[in-house]
Formats: sequence, structure tokens, C-alpha cells
Amino acid sequence: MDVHREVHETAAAIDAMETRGAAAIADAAARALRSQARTSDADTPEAFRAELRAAARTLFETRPTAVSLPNALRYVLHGADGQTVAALRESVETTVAEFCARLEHAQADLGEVGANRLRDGDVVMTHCHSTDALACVEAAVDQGKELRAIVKETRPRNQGHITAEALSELGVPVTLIVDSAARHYLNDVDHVLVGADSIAADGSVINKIGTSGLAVNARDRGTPIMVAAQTLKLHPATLTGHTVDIETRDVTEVIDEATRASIGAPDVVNPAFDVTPPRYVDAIVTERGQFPPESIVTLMRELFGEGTTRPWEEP
Ligand code: RI2
Repeated sequence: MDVHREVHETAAAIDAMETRGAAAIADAAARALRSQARTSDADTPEAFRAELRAAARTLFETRPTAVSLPNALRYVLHGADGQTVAALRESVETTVAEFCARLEHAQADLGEVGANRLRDGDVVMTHCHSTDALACVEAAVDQGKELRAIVKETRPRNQGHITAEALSELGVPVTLIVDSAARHYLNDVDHVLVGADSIAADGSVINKIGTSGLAVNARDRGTPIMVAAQTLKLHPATLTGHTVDIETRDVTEVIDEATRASIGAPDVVNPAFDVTPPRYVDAIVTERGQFPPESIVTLMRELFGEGTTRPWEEP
């Protein structure tokens, strides 16, 4: 069975984090399935569907934590409908276009909601790089609010640098700090603003490693914590008791081999994400409005029913 080259390339880019961030991963995965559908030479609907499932499995296996990936694959596979290969191909085309349009719309709508929480003159502290979080700042700037940002560099990959650049382009003055300086500056901050890779049914937020420590410190300081997350980041499997896998990445992201050897070759671990319990989060901002984390389960049930399916697995 042929999985299209573009599917492999997209999977490799997600795996290597050239394509990263929950929304970007979902968009790329949906487009890769469309390429699979466009180029498929399957001669029966069954063969076409099997190819699509194989492509989805290739994508699914790349990164375990960002739930937007399986949510995107599920959306496209459920949308694939028809009695002929031509009809199936057409339905994938329509579904992917609809999915990508919704994605773009959702981020802008979420930004408007998040911006309403920000006041003129506020200082936000960010962690990692989240396009959903940035959408809130962008909408606030569009409303004429002047904001400043304290940006954590976010070891080990320094994705805070991407946030610093994006905020500067929006005209928001940025102060970059090392991660361990966060508590020191929290008194000067009006909001901690982060994104999410997954949200569990109990309102726990799974986001870049370091988020939970930041949230605990922010709570201690009385600084509100706002999480910007499209509904695509709701993790439906957690409705039925599953937990969210935390991705562990290569240790060379933390330290190169030579330096490691020179300090006595310690064990090194590199978890990419952590879990922030709902009691440390003030609001989850979505395109459907803002929610206290404890009530996100209501929205999750409305959008996903009682649980979830894995349509990419063999029937
Ligand atoms: P958007 C990132 O993870 C960060 O943890 C960020 O908060 C989250 O994705 C969501 O990003 P990674 O993919 O979808 O860099 O809001 O490991 O852009």
C-alpha cells in the first residue's frame, strides 16, 4: 500500500518539530491526507479508505501529546464518504477545506475572547510559543490596547525566541528572561498567558514543560493564569479514563554529548510537556468562549459525545 511521499514528509516535519504547535500540526496533517487522496491510484473504495487509514497512522505515530493531531485525522476520516473512489476523493477535498477554514476562524474568534481579558497597559508573561496565545495579544493590540510582555526563553529549544519575535512584530515591547527568573518577575505581571497541547476532561492543561511550575508560582503571587486553546485541543479520550501520554524527546536537545561526557555522563531526561492541575488555571479561552477549567468537560461532551474513536486503525 502506497503512503504518499508528502505524508511521509509531513510526518517527518512534525516529528522533527519543523512543524510544531497544535494548530500547525493539525493543519499540516489534514493537508497531508488531502495529498494522499488526490494522488491515490486505488481502484476500489475499500483500497482508497485503507490507504487513507495507513496515511493517518503514519501521521498519528509522530507525536503523542498534541491531541490536535488525532482530532484532525478523525475529522478528515469521518468526512471521507462516498460509494466510489471519485466521490471519496471529492469528500476528502471538501472536508479538508472545511477543516482548515474552521481552524483559521477558530483562532481569530478565540483571540477576540482572550483580548477581552486584557486591559490597556497590562503586562503578560508567556511560556513557549503558542499561536493561540499570540492571537489574544494580536486582537488586544487591534483593539488599541498597549501591552508589554515578559517572555520566558523556554528551554531546551528556546521557543520563547519565536514568541519574542512575533510579539515585536506586533509592536509589543518584549523583555526576555531565563525560565528560572519567572517567579522573580511575577509581581510585575498582570496575566500569565500560555497555550496548550491538550486539555483533559478534568480541566488539566498539558503544555510545554515548565508550565505547571509557572502556574503554581503565579497562583502563589495572585497572578491570573489564562490558557488559550482552541477546542481542537480538547482530548476526548480523557472522557473515558485515558491519560495523556507525555512525549519524551532526545536528550541532545538538553545537552550535547561532549559536554555531557565532560561532566561525568549523568543521566539526562527531556520530557516535552507537563500537566497543570485545574486549580492553578483561571480561564481556558476557546473560540466558543472562556471556561473555568472545571467546566470544560461540558464543552467536551457537546463536541465529542461520550468518548472517541480511532478510525485510522484497521476495521
Ligand atoms: P499553538 C507548543 O508545543 C507549545 O507547548 C504551545 O503552547 C502549544 O504547542 C500550542 O501551540 P510544541 O509543538 O497550537 O512546540 O497554540 O512542542 O500554536
